[in-house]
Amino acid sequence: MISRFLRPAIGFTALATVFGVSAFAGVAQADPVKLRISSPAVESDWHAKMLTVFKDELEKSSAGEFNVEIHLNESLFKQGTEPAAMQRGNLDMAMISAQDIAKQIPAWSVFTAGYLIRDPAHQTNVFRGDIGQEFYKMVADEMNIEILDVGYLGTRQLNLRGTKEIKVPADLNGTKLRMPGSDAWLFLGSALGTSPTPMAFGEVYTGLQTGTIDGQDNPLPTVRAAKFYEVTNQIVLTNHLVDAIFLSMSKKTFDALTAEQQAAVHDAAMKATAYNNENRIADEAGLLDFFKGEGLSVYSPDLDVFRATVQKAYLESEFAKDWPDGIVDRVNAVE
Ligand code: KDO
Repeated sequence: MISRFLRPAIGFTALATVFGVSAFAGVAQADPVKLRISSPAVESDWHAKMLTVFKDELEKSSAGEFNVEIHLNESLFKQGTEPAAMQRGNLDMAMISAQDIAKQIPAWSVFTAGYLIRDPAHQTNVFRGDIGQEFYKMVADEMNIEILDVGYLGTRQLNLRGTKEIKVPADLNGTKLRMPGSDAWLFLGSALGTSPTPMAFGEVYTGLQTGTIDGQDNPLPTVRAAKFYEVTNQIVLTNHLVDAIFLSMSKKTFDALTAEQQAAVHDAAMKATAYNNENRIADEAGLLDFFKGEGLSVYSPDLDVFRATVQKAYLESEFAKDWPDGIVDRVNAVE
């Protein structure tokens, strides 16, 4: 396939024809490769800002070769539809979740399990090591999507409207917890003891405000960036999912790049995730005071009970039947 970068510019060709000059008489001006990225993220969240880092790094290292367009707030594609859009050739890049991938590759549901990945460093080591290579290959082969790098989306916590203190999963009985709309997400909500309600990210603020839902779960930086603290009363520090977001490119787009361009894209992706991880980790450490200042109660539940309940639910689930043999032990063994 001819690289889009090597294709002569249409404008140049057309102009040359008008003047009766061969378009190839001189060195043709190359079109920059347009990379459209779609995300539901809000502008002030770290994974939205990391896309600007990606754009700046790539446009700096490969001057004139790329034109990166960032579309936030689900303005281009609805949350969860980005993988299909990349697969159909309608979108170049997105930040996709393990839950998105698990819809097409059931083995990936292992990374949707609560209390498996221990912390951000464990997450990076799992995905930048052998396990990541194996699982990224599945995505390349079966979904035609190139994962460029893993970013730390944050550790998910419960963020509820009510004032009743939550200590164990049984206290969440009947709580309508908003989850993104897919089986893997909804299962996490059930495993936590709630009645999960599917809803797109962009509708959560209003859902909390009107009481359609009793709560939502997200990492603390997202609770602040999307202003969910304005319409909730408490944060329960369940630490139930050390969540990942995978900066990805359609393989059709990726394969059309030159080797140098592919390397530049990988390099910019690593710089972007490094920026995201550093800022998000620092932010998570300091945000509780912000929420307390906004009048929210912050509770520390019985984590041993939450962990044991959620892990048991996953190990006994239908999802676990699709996990490659020994994968949980292998993930646990990564430092
Ligand atoms: C969410 O909808 O709760 C979620 O956190 C799920 C993630 O996979 C990701 O889509 C994220 O939203 C968006 O990027 C918005 O922050």
